Amino acid sequence: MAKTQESAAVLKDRARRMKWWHDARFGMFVHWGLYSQLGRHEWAMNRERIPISEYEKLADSWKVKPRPAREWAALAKKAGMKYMVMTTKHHEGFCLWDTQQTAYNAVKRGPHRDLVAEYVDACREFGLKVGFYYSLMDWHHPDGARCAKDEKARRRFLDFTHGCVRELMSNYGKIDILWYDVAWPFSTPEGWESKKMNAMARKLQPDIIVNNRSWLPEDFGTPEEHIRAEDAGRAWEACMTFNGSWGWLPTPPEDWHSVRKVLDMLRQVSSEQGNLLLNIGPKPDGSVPELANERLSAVGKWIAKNGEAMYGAVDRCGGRFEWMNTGAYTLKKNSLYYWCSRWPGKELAIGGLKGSLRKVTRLDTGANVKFRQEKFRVLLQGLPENCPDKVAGVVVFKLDFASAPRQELGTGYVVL
Ligand code: JFZ
Repeated sequence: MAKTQESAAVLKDRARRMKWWHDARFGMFVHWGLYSQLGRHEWAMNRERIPISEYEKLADSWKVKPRPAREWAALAKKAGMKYMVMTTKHHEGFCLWDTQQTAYNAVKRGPHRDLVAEYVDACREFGLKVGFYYSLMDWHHPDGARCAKDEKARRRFLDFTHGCVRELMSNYGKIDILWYDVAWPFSTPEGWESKKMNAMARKLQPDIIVNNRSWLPEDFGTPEEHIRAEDAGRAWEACMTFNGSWGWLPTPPEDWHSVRKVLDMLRQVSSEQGNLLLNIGPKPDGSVPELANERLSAVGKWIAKNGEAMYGAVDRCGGRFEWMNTGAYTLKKNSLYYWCSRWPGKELAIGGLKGSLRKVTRLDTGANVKFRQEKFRVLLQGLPENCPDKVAGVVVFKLDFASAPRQELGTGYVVL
């Protein structure tokens, strides 16, 4: 993505709009649509080359339980997530809201309900910020592909696309995130008239945060299925599936991220000032998959005690603090958080920490931990023989230093 020179005013406005998002750290992605009925990944239409006329029948067979979005929002809240992003329209082209742009929508067909309105209400009920995912690519719209080669088709398709975005930004009150996806078939912002489209979105929603998938960098980057920080100064959010598919796909338990894995993802993003947008693909009727429910509930239980190590103003420390044999770090100013995920027994040795250590506490209990600081080593002492964290086997020690700590690991033997 091309770097743009941005004025101080733009940067200041972005910092204002994004404060809550940086503090939030953790959000829920929801992929739900006609494809959920198939249970074979949200790309089934394309991968199986299902003819449009056949696929369209899914619009009438879609049966949805009452208010499933309340279940997602309740779980998100319980899991320690602070925002949600839901697919208002995925590549299949079916609109989940009451749109005037096409009759292929959830009010005119199958559910006969505005599923976006229900989702927005649920977010608000549970105090979560509201994000809309919108796929620019559209496999159903007659101009969705030919717009690349036919100027009249492009005009029609852009009127449709901008019209959809306008409705989403106008009809549901305050929206916090606009999350575009797959900007095919155009390969430039000019093709989509993205500048104009995003200016319109910002005019209607002055506080909105926009992702980088309309061929413009906008507010944040979106590494997908991997956790890698963007350049310093650029906000970023890793989006991750729970079990390898965004849309509902029943898979064995071992394919789902473990509680420990999710906590490690949270630590990783926190150590680089990023966010984690973790996906659930609800079942056809909107129910939360059992394994997502189970694991996210445990994640929330853990975060309730240890959240201080991830929420709020963290510092980037990835490059400065290397991996350890028993855990890894997050950092906030003079406080280093050691996420111990391989319990060593009664004594925990952490090598290479420089700076005067003042105090060590355990986040789960708040108890002080006895310690000894040597030249190149900190020893935490008097610990239980077995890992005391029964939720996930991860204990966070908060190490308060007199000034910002550093790490000096050295390459060979430490000669004292
Ligand atoms: C897209 C979608 O195709 C997918 O179904 C899902 O919605 C996901 C969140 O986004 O997939 C992508 C988009 C971008 C990249 C990879 C997959 N990418 O930039 O590498």
